[in-house]
Amino acid sequence: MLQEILKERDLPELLSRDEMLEILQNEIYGRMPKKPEQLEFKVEENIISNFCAGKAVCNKVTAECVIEGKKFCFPFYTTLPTDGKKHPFFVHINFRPDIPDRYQPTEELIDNGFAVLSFDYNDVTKDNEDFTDGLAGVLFENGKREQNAPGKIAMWSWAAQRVMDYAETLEDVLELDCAVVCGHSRLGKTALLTAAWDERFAFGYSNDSGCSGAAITRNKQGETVEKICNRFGYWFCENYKQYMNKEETLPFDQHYLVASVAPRKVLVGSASEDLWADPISEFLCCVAASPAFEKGFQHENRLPEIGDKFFEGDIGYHLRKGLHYIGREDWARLIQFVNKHKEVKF
Ligand code: GTR
Repeated sequence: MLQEILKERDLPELLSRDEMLEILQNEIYGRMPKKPEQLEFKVEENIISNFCAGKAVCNKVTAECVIEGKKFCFPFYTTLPTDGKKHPFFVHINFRPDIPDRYQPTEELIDNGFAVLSFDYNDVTKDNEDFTDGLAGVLFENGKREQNAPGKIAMWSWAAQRVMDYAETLEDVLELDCAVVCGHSRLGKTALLTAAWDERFAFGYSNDSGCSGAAITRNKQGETVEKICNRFGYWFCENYKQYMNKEETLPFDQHYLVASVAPRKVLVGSASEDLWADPISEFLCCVAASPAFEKGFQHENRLPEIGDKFFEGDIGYHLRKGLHYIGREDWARLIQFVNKHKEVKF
C-alpha cells in the first residue's frame, strides 16, 4: 500500500551522498560556508549558580571566528554534568535566548544522562531578510547573493558545526561519538542539514520540520515551495525560487536530505495536528530515504497513527498527538531512540 502511495509522488532516485549534498546545496540551501580560518572559544563559567542542584554547570561560551580576515562572534551555552563521567550530548539549535526555556528541558536532559550545548539562532544571523546582519554580513559584503549562495538555514547550520568544534575540546566530559544535532521546525530543517553535512554527528533529529525539511515536497499538503519562498525565501538560496509551483521539476526531493545522514542515524518527529508541516509527507520521506541506511526504516505497511514509534531501524519516525511544538514528549522519544541505538559503553 505504501509503495503505491509513494509511487504517485514520483520521486527522483536516491544518489550517492556526495551527489545528493551537491544538489541540495545548489538548488535549495546554498553552498555551506567554509570553516573559519581561525577559531577560539572564550568561556564564562557557571553563569547560573546552583543550576540543576549542582548536578551540572551552565557556561556561556563565545565562539570567536575569523572568516576571510573578518571577525565574527556568537555566543552559545553548555550545560555539562559534574559527575566526572563522559556523556552523550545534544547540540540543540534553539529559538530562545533564555536558558532554561520552554523548548529545552535542560534538567531532564541532564537527569537522563545527557549534556546539552545550545545556541539561539538569532545570535548568528537574524531570522529576516537582512543579509547585512551577523554572519550574513561577514559573508556578503554588500548584502547581494549569488544564485547558489547560502541562505540563512545554511548559516545557522554552520554555527551548529562550530559548536561541535567546541564540543571536540571537551573529550573528558562528552562522548564525542554520540553527538546528536536537533531542532524544531525551521531549526529542524537546520538540524537535518547539519546532520547530513557534518559526519561528526552520530544522530540527527528534526521535530515538525515540514516543508523543505523532512517532508516530501511533491504533492505535499499545507506549506508548499511557493508559500515558504514568499514568506521565508531568505532561508534558502535564490535558486530554490524557480521551483515555486513547479515541484515536479525539482532535481531532488527531501528524501535526499534525510538519506544523506546515512550511514548514521536519524529520527523524524511529527505532530498529528501540524498539517502545515504534513506528518504523512514526513513519514513518506522516511520510507523513501530508507534504502540509504544499513538497517532501513522499520514500519507497518500503513500510514502513521498517533502514538506510532518506529524506532528499530537506523532511520526512525514518531507521531505525537497535538500541535506544532517541541515538548517533553518529543525529547523523551528522542532520548529513547538515541539510547536504543548508541553503543553502550561501561
Ligand atoms: C512556519 C513555516 C514553517 C516552519 C515554522 C517554524 O511559519 O512556514 O516552515 O518552519 O514556521 O519554524 O516554526
